[in-house]
Amino acid sequence: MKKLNVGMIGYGFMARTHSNAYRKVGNFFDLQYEPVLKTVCGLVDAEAAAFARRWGYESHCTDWRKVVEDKNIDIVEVVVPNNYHAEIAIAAAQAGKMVICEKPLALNAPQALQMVEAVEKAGVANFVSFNYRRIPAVTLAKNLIDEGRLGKIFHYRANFLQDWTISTAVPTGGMGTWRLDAKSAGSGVTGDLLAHCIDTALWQNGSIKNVNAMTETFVKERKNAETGKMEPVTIDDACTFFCRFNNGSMGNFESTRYARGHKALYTFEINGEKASIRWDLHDLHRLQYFDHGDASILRGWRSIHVSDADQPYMKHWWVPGLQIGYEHSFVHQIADFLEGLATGNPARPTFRDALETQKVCDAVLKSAKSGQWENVG
Ligand code: SOE
Repeated sequence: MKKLNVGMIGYGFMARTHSNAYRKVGNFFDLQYEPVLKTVCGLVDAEAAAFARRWGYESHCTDWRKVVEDKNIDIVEVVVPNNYHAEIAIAAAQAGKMVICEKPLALNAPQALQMVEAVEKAGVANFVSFNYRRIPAVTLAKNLIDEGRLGKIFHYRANFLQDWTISTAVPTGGMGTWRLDAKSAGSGVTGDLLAHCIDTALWQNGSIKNVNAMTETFVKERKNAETGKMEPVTIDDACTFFCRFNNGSMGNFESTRYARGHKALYTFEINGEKASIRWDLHDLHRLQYFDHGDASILRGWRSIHVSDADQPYMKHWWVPGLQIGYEHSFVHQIADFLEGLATGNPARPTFRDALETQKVCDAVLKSAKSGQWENVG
């Protein structure tokens, strides 16, 4: 097995999900590559050191350029706030490294395009961590659509609901709450949450033609966690948009951090001529399926427990009937990324795929400002 040295830039929540995936992947998948957790990099030396100890990295540092310039590093992982994605990913590509970047790819589509150009010019493998594609029930939904079981699709509906920013005491900026600062995040729920829904939708239902959106910022001022000063909130707290897909279907998307009682409720429902499917992140191993082809006396929504060996990814885990969870979607994406290196058929979404999601996000934010339908560029 060829070893691939990983340089993890960032040590937050996502660095944990990715590190866990690297540690597990070789235990459950037969691969031609063995990832080695070489170095982790972050702002505070003691925290980077503690992260390295906990996850088994050989070393740590505080300067990401050292990781990018290190001849021993093969894969650079960009798991830092969104405003650093472009600079680090472009430098890594120029240094000939493979790049795996957290979502959303960039602050906006023009920046995402620069990143696409950099990885394609350098000819390096690249991948964006839209992990929900690789929850087995979500992959099964995609397979059912591709098999034509839904027939012509009429409606695509998705929500991503949270409630963690309702309190006016939640600050903007700083560790964890940089997502509330447009300078670091680019946008609010549009880039952070709807980007997931859009990625899944483009993958399952094809490209989006135009959008009509509405956003709201409910809390207008927050204290900055770093400066202690009150400042205007510039992100979207909530966003709802309609769209037309190029296959003629209608889309309806909603995301908010103000849905009291919902912590991370990502759901989608797709209605086709022959069948419908529905999925819910809080019950992530189940796929709801309604088949109009069933005998009329038996017709009804089935709740498929996606845990059988012939369902996506499940043969790599336990025995039929025993389910897996959120963290496994990250193991699956690393497995697919490494498999893509071996076969020459790259795992998706690549940076170029994620650029399409970014273009939809940009059109959504533009429409929310203009109050008009906007074409996806
Ligand atoms: C925000 O709360 C967040 O952690 C997102 O940044 C993730 O992408 C999403 O999967 C869960 O929610």
